Amino acid sequence: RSMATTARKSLTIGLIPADGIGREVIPAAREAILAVQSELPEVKFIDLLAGWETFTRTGVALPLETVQTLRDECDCALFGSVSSPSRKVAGYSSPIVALRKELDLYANIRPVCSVSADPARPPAVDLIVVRENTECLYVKDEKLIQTDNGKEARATRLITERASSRIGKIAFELAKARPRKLLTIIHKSNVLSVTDGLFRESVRAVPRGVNGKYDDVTIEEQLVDSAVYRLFREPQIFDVMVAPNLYGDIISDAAAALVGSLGVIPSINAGDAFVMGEPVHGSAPDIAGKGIANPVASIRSAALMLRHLGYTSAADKIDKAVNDTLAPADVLTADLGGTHSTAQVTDHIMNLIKH
Ligand code: GGG
Repeated sequence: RSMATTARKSLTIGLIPADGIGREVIPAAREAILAVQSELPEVKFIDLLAGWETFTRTGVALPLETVQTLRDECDCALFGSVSSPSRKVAGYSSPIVALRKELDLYANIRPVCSVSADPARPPAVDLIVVRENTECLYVKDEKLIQTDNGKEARATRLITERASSRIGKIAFELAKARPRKLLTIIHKSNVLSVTDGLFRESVRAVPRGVNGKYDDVTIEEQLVDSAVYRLFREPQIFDVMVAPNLYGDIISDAAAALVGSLGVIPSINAGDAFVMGEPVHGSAPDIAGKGIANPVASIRSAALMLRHLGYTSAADKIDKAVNDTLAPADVLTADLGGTHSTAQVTDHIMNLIKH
């Protein structure tokens, strides 16, 4: 699924590295885009602020200027990673969650694909997690009250027919475009029959009324707990998985373990009018500042974003260089068992793109 390029004269990309290793890997994604600029209209970058560090300095995690610049001046964006605290901090709210809502980036598309050293063999894992990005428990409607029996915390989980159908439509489109054409709906309707029931029914209803458009897509269902079990036992059974926000977040991080590291999993946050690439990994405070973070997830996110915008040959070049780096496995960062730095892996990928 791609947003038409419609002969853009220039491509303006907002760069929001945010926190931790986001600041080390987003520059690598920028380099990758510059390395394929002959395939693109004139590329312009705009550096933008967001994140916990921005909050501690300015009191605002997602400056209005960042949102306005993205809306008014950018065609797309790349976001790094954010370090939200795991306790409540007055005035702070996760900027990535807010940004997805502000720009209505309702689909978080996370491909998880292994790279085989033997190109004749198909990848052992080749799936896409399609995560609903705007609701579920991530509406963050939480309350803490004092009762006679102590504290009581409640969170509201929002599932709407509209959001479930539109993510369902994206998932059907992706499944239809893949060789296996298999869509697995992830839910827990045996316990959460109202909320997950609505998600499941809304996704199932997508093919109705579109004149057989998705007749070639096979629809399956898995309870989320069983899906995680089967993901670890037999990942090859999955093709496209569509899930509400929280399950999709967890499943895609878990699936990353099957291909070696979270450091290689890209994503895009896509809406009807805007797309933002984002590595699935977080800000990794334990390794931030050491120059050893894996740049692959961000570089692949740049490729995924370009592909979504219709710049297929640019995306192909980046993906090929990444796969040609991962397959021989001799220039790798520590998360993949290597000894190379972020800069060395980035330089290696850039050389492969250019030669
Ligand atoms: N790039 C993904 C990322 O930053 N993950 C960390 C995350 O999701 N944090 C949520 C938050 O800090 O609000």
